[in-house]
Parts: sequence; C-alpha cells; structure tokens
Amino acid sequence: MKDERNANAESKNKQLDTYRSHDKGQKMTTNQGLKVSEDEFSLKAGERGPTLMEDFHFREKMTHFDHERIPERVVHARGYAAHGEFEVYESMKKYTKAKFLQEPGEKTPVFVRFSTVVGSRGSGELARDVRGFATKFYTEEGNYDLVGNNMPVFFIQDAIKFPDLIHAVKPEPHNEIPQAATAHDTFWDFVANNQESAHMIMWAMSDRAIPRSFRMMEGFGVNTFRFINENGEAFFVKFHWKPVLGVHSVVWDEAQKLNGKNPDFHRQDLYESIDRGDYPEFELGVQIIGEEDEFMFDFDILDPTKIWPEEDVPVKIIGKMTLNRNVDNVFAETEQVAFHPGNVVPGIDFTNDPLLQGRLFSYTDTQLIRLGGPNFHELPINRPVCPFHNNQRDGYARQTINVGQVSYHNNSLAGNTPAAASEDEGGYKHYQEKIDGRKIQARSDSFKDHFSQAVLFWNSMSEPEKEHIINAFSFELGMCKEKNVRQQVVDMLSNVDLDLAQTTAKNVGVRPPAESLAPKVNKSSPALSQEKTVKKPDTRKIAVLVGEGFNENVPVILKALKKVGAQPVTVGEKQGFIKGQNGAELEVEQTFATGDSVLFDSAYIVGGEKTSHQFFESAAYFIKEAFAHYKPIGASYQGKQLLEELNLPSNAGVITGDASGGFLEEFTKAVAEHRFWNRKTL
Ligand code: HDE
Repeated sequence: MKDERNANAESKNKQLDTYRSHDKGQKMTTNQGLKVSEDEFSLKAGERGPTLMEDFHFREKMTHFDHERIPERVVHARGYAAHGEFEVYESMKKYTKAKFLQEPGEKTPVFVRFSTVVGSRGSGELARDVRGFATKFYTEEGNYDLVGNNMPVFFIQDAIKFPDLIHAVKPEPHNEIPQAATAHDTFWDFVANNQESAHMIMWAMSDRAIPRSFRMMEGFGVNTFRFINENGEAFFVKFHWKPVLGVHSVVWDEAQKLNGKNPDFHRQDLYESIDRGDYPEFELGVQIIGEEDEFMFDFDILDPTKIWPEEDVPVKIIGKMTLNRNVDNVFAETEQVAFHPGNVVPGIDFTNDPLLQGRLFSYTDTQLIRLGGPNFHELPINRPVCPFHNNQRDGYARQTINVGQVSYHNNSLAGNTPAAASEDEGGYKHYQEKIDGRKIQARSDSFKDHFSQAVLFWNSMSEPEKEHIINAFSFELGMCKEKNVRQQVVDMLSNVDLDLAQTTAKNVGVRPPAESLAPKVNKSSPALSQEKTVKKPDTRKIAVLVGEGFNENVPVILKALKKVGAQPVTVGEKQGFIKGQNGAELEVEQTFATGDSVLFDSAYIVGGEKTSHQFFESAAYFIKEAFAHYKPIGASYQGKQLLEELNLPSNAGVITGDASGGFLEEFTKAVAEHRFWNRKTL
C-alpha cells in the first residue's frame, strides 16, 4: 500500500518526464530537426554584404525570440512555484467524498505558486502586498485547485468590483507610478469610498503583508466552499494552510531595503531551501460549519470580508503538504500554470459567496488571452494525471490527436461515448441547493457590517503589531498627495479605533477625528496575532562576522549552529580563506558588500585578533542595522569588544559569550525568537 501511495505522489513527475528535453551534449538542430552547422554568422551575400532571406536558421531563431513573451498575469504576475506532495493525516470521509481526502497516508502530487498581487513580473518581492498561495492537487479524479491568499479575507464582497479594485491599486494610469505599491492616492481613494475593504486593509497594513518568506506564511482559501459526503450531506468549509515554521515577518524598513539588495529574496529563499533539502511544509486545516448552523453567527458566513474566528470554529488539521522539488523551467511550469477556483472534484462544491461566484468566470477567461487559446489544459504543467476525454476539438496549438470520426453527443457511431458518468462512477454532480428568489442587483443586509471584524482584528494584535499597523498607515497615507484622501481614510479608521485614527491623522497632517464610531467589540481572536506563533531556529540565516585571527573555537560554534538547524554564513572583508588562531581556517563566503544585514535573520560577531579598522566600521554598521531591525545579535571573543563599543541602548535579544557556558543555547533560543519587538532601538 505504501508503495502505491508513493507511486501516486510521483505520478505527476513521471508524466512531466515525458515532456522534459535534455539539450546538454546534443547537436544543435532547427525546429525541423535539421542539424545546424553555423550559429554565429548569418548567411550573407559576401562577408561584408547583406543578410539573405533564405537563411532559415536565422529566420527561425529570430522569429522565436521575437515571440518569446506572453502577457503577464493581470494580477499575481510576480510569482514562484515548486512541486510537492500532500499527505492526509485524518480521513475526511465524514464530510466529503473527495477521494484524495479519504485515507490517512494517501499522497497526492501538488504544484504550488506563491505570488505578490500588485507588482508586474519583475517587481521586488518585498512589496507591502497580499501574497497569493495557489495549490494544484493532481488527484485521480482530476485537478483540484485551492487558489488562496496569505490573508483570510478580501477587499470587496462582490466580484463585479474586482476590476475597480485592481485599477485603483495598480500603478496610476497617467504616469504608471508607483510600481508594486498600495501607497498612492487611487488605492486609498478606493478604500475610503468602498468601506467594505475595512477589515482587509487592517490585514494589509499588518506585518502579514511583509512576510519573512513564503515558507513562513499562512494560506487561506478565503471563500466559503462546500464539502459533500457520500450520503449527499453538505457542510460549509473554509481552508487554511499553516506553516510548520510559524508565521513570521520582516520590518518595513528592511522590506524596502531588501527590494533593492535582493528583489528575488523570497524566490531565492524557496529555491535554496528546497535545493538544500529543507523542504517547506504546510499543514492543511479546515473549518467546518454544518448546514443547519448557517445563520448561527453574527456575520454572514458567505461574506468574504469575514473570518470565522478560530476560537469559535476550530481549525481541524487534516494533512500536510511538503514542497520537495524545484521546477526545471520557470516559464514552462511557473508561468504557464493555470489555476482556477472552479477546478473541483466530487465532494467539493461552491457556495453563493458572491466573490467566489465571479471568480468562477474570471480565471478561464484571463487564461484564454494569457495562454493564447483554449488548449492550455494540454500544457504539461496543467494536465491532469488521470485520463480526459470529451468532444472539445481543435483551437490554437492543439496537441492531442483525437482519433475517430465522432466529436459530438449524442451519437450512435461511437456507442454514445464518451459517455456521461453516473455519480457512482465518479461523475460530478452539482449540489442541489434550493434557490428561491428574485433576480436583483443588491447586497444582503447581512453583509453590511464592515467594521466589527476590523475591530476584532485590531483587538487581537499585540502592542508592537499595533504600532507597526499605525506606522504602515502613516507611511501609506503619507505617500498620498491629496490631503482629502488622507482625511477620508483616517475618518474611516475612526470606525475601527480612535487612537489608531488620531495617531495616523497627526502623522499625516490631517484633522484627527474627534470621536470613535467603532462598534463595541469586546472579543479578540488570539490566533490572528503572530506573537505566539511557532518559533524554531531551523533554516534561520545567521551572518557570522569574522576576520583574520579569529578564535579557534569559532568553527566549532558554527558546526553547533548547523546542528540545531540554523544556517551560519561567514561574512567578512574579502571572500576566500582566512586564518585563525592555532592554524584554524575558515572560508569567508560573503563580503560586507554582498552580504548586507537585511539578507539575514541574525548577526553574530566573532571578529578576530588581526582585523582592520575598516572591518570594525563595516561590522558596526551591520550590527547596528540588524539591531534596528530587532534581530537577535550574538557576540563572542573579539566581537564582544566591538559590541561594547557600540553601546547599544538595550540588551533584549543581544547574547554574548563564548563556546563554553550557556551561550550557544541562549543564542539559539534568541534566533528562534525571530525578532525582539520590544527592544528599544537606536
Ligand atoms: Fe484571483 N485572479 N481574483 N483571487 N487569484 C487571478 O487569474 C479574481 C481573489 C488568486 O499563481 C487571475 O490566472 C477575481 C481572491 C491567486 O497563477 C484572475 C477576484 C483570492 C492568483 C483573478 C479574485 C485570489 C489569482 C489573474 C474577485 C484568494 C494567482 C491571473 C472576485 C482566495 C494564481 C489568473 C497563480 C489570479 C481573478 C479575488 C487568489 C484575473 C475576479 C479572493 C493566488 O483571473
């Protein structure tokens, strides 16, 4: 049985293998298979003459190049993906007949694409933005796509407003500024005039919008879906991904610098983690509400601007996804993958969530233009691992050769096949929800409370998180040129928290609202705060600042740090080998020029007996910046002296000591802590 499960997990990889082309070591040919004898000089009339049209290799090479680009995604253009597998912990039989969720231990191959929303394909990855978290499960019953985000709610309640939202958030059309940012007038004008966005902007201004890595963020299906079991009973369901490494973020100043120092920071982190064998893991959770409880809550469970607080509707953990293989080719896989929330399997169905309903139209529609026609399901990355048969034919770049005379239904010439399958045979039956209403363009009153959950979110934040949110609003509104836009937004914020509204107003030079208009919400939801998330030293990148004449115990400490799962990286003045005491040797992997502090989770200074004044200057800058970003700092040997000279204003998360004693333990604990938000900075 175990082998069979592993075989399932490998089914997509095996299928992809039939499409992989290994060009290394081969002779060059044209696309017609003709061997090419010259690839540097075009065919000319004389050595100094004009190029001839008959040079078919030149023509083909240039034509292909001229057509290499396809339109980028209208949103989520900047993304990165990996392959993996999903394993069930607990059977979901009671709630759904979806085959891939029936058996503990059952494995399904997956492909996951993470993305930012706003920026174009080459934009910096540390933009303040929502992150996409889209998963394709290649199940035996067809592809199931869970197309989620790293925030559990959305800006709008009805899909008809999506083009407006995106027009407002994208670079402004008259000057195409700013790239990959919400910090501009049209976005905030949209927010103030579409107040259903209140809850989502609290998330977008929180630390969730600047994740430390794709591996350290949650994922949410956002929309409410349905589970259907074998007896036809239905349940409302929301999906969650929980990262095994916890939910962690960077600081805004750091994010902005990272966009310059390494705009590929998130993709590189994902790629390198998988390459090293530190496979990112996410547990799948579901929140389930029975049909009979649909109206039990003080919000509408179909409203995509609302969460179902985890304390009221617990998240049941049902399986784990492990990302264990990088793509071979980013264009073929990451760029050409086509997700669609409408790709479901028997046992999973839709609800009347009006955002979801509109999404069901948009994804195929956009893929038709992006991927150039109706046959994108034939692209290797999009193909299901199970067979597919129907009467759809032709279209641009059709690859399947459908054999036979019949491509219609009903028919007698092919025995009326391909034939519709009964439910017992796995045929998908839409849930027969009873609908009784008038055609109407309106919104239910149950969707009209826009602020209670924004207050719930605010109530749930720790003090540092609140401070970050105020800073984020102050930055974003501060970038708006129109005072009136700033004013409208702070007035709107008085519906969430007066202190938040007033402090922001003062920071951005507009009139502070005088009174609170916030609904009374005494509750908080501790699950929303990142304060108590999982904290581990695993895969944390520690910059080890080291110079000539370092203490001989340094290599021992580095080994010990590796042993607890951290990743020490030596940083110094020059790359190459340096000498320590008693013949010790270390290779400096990065210099102060290539290894900036923002690229690391922690700074650990050990120095050396023979370091120069320049080393001191560079290390001092490095440590101060890491300190200002609340990062754990370690110091041993000569590093302790340098630290003393810096005279840092707080020792929270600053650990000093040598190889002996409890230093290693304490420092590891500090590294796991991620940040010391309560530290008084410079
Ligand atoms: Fe999307 N969204 N979306 N979205 N979305 C797209 O489809 C859309 C929404 C999400 O890595 C597009 O193939 C509408 C919520 C992700 O390839 C497009 C509405 C959530 C990705 C589209 C929403 C998402 C997309 C653009 C409002 C979280 C990237 C390219 C009703 C649950 C998938 C494409 C990838 C991409 C439409 C709102 C997640 C235009 C109309 C809510 C992760 O079809």
